[in-house]
Amino acid sequence: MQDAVRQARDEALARIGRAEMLDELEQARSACLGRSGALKALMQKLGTLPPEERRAAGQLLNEAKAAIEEALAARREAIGAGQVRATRATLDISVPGKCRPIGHEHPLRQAEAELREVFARLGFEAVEGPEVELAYYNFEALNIPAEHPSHDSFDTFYVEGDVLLRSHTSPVQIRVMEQRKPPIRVVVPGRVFRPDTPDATHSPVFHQIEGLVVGEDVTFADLKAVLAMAMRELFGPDTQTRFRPSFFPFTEPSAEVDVYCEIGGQRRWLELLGAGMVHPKVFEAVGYDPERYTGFAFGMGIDRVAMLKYGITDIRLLLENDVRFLDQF
Ligand code: FA5
Repeated sequence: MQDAVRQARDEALARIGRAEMLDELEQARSACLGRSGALKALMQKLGTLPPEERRAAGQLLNEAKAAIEEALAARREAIGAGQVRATRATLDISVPGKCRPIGHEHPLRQAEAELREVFARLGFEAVEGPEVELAYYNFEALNIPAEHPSHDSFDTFYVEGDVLLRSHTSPVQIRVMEQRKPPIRVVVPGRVFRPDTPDATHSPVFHQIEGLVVGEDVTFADLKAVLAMAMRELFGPDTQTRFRPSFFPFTEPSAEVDVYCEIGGQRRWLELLGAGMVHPKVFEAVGYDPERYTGFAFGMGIDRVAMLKYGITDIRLLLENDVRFLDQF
């Protein structure tokens, strides 16, 4: 009898020591102290023992019960206080899996990546410049004097004094030329800002990719060839482009370039970029000799490229961050 009590006690203590969760502890408790538990059965047997054995066995039983209850209380506290780390996996392979939505690049990023790639194939290196810019780079160095009417088309949001949010990527032309000597062949993708009223093709925050080529004997024919080729790479071999005479203070001559495309079920020309031959005044601002060097530059709306490529009819959709819309690209 006494051996049976010791065995039941040791088994119960071992099981309590292994319990990692409260329900396991409860199972250990009921297996020895419960109505049909091991200790309960031994207690019932106590009455059948001869009196001389009963006393010693009874005392041992009481001690065993007390030891088990003490161990239970201590373990319950340890589990409750998070001191017991669960090691056994509680894996139920019949539970349906969690569906984790997998994201992808925003269509604007996709368009930018494709533009970088197309121009990389044409030999252009991609560089970047600051979004918060000095008025000197956004205007003066680009031959846009404060009092000149052309200043208005590049007006922007001011941070303070002559610090502003750049209204085009052209200031990076100046930053690149200040740091390097020709030949130069770079593209500059980036975000730009303008106090434009939002509509289907205008947004106050949009993206441009600037191009700049400087060297000896760079001509307008090079500009036309590069842009026509880039447009065909982007939109397909039958893509039509149109150069319209235009004005930018930092290029002479200047052109606006449109692409013929379908927007909202209607075929029409959409203005995609401004371009031209780098103005001699711009070369003077960066200390290049305008007699020796010529170059061309262009600035293209990346949002407009994304609209054309993906058949998006309203530029605002690109910036609303509605996953149901973005999911489609
Ligand atoms: C410029 O920003 C000149 N810096 C481009 C340039 C660079 C000319 C180098 C010559 C040499 P413009 O303001 O036209 O030009 O803008 C260029 C392109 O940006 C437009 O053709 C259009 O595609 C896009 N764009 C202009 N305003 C917005 C707007 N509010 N929302 C979306 N796209 C716009």
